[in-house]
Amino acid sequence: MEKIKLLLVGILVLLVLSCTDQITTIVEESPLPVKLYPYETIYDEATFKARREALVNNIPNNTFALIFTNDIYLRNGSVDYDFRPSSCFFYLTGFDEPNAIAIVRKHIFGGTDQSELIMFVEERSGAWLQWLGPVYGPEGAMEYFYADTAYTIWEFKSVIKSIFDAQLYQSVYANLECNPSLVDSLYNCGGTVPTVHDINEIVDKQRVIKSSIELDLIQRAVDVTAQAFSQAIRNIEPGMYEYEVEAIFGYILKLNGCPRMAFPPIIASGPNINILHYSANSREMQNGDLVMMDYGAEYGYYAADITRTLPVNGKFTPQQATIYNIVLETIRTVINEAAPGKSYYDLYYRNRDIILDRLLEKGIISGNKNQIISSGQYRQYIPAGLAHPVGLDVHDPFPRESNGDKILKENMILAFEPHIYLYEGDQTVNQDYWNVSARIEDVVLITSTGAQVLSSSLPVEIADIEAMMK
Ligand SMILES: [Mn+2]
Repeated sequence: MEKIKLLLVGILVLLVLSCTDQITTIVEESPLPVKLYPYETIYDEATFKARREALVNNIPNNTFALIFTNDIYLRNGSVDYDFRPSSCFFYLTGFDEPNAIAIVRKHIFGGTDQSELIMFVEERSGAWLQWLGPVYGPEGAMEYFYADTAYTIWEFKSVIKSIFDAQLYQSVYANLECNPSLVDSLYNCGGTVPTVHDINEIVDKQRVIKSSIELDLIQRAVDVTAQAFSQAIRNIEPGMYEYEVEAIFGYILKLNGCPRMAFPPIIASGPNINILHYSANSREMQNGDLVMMDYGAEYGYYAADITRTLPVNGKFTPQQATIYNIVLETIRTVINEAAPGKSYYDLYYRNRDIILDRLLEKGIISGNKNQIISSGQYRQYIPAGLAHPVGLDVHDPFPRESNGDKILKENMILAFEPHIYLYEGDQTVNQDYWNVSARIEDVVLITSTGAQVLSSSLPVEIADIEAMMK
């Protein structure tokens, strides 16, 4: 007994000492943070440098790129919303602290196509350090993020003014939309700001094709999300609240080192199923309900996006099974036909055809297919698109070709999400099917010859889902 007491006291002393030690370290000096996540998994000089090289070769010689990260926004009182870097800024720098700006331009004196990175970052001293912890500072930006030159954010105005004053550049490519405070300091720098073009149009095209590092990060986010879905599906039962399902997702996500969700989760049961972006998640789920769950973890700033629809009581009714299986047939068909060179719109029309054909065949809706299409009535049942790229944003850019088409390419990653929505009170819909809606969403990599489902570890067949449930 004495020995155990001594041991406990010893542990307590060690804990106190180690805490004191930590606090002292943070206050006394400003150590560079040892963040294993996300830099260790993603930061790779060659990756970010190659992106900047591509950027300077994609903009005219007499221009440069000026990239802002997101602002910090007030939530209420003295509380801010969680900060997340703008995807464009993170994509080009790998830097994820707030109050940062990057200039990317061709090396003026090198005479080569090499890019030069100038960064403006929070300084490593003062109140920031005491309240929010260590930051990289200009030294860290140069040492760890390979900035050729770095300044404190306070020096931005004078440096950008001197660049404008030198009149070497006719115009600038920038993302002004994401940071009103820092954009203010651009327009108040005292110099003449040249014409500003939208940089997103250039960077979006670069972001479409994913590298193997990006694939690994998205696969990790997808794996964690699939694991969270499995855990939730095993626990769902009537009487449970939608937010309790959300809590299971959140627990698995954090347990696996994902710092946040990629978007607000949708846990929509009963009549809520027909609210496309329902996010209150506050309803008690009832026996006989369907619940549609759309969730995605974010890992290393990359998103996952998966949806499953299932009966709260663990057993699909015949009507629920009918609608679910039409959506299942649709997702299988379009993923099977997805391949490089394929038009997104052709796959969308294929998805619309299957859904309308089956709904008409089974007498779930009535009318003439061509008329349902030409009048736009089909949008009642299929209100959203079929697929979108996934990456740093859950809805990653999908730039159009010059003819306006959207073409699938090798190493694109897309979420396919066919769906059927049948609203209560819709007189074109058989009453037995009111509020019987379904969406299935899986994440897919476009390979050289077709498509590979990255979220295939999560069951999608009715029999498999029923077997998982209570
Ligand atoms: Mn989606």
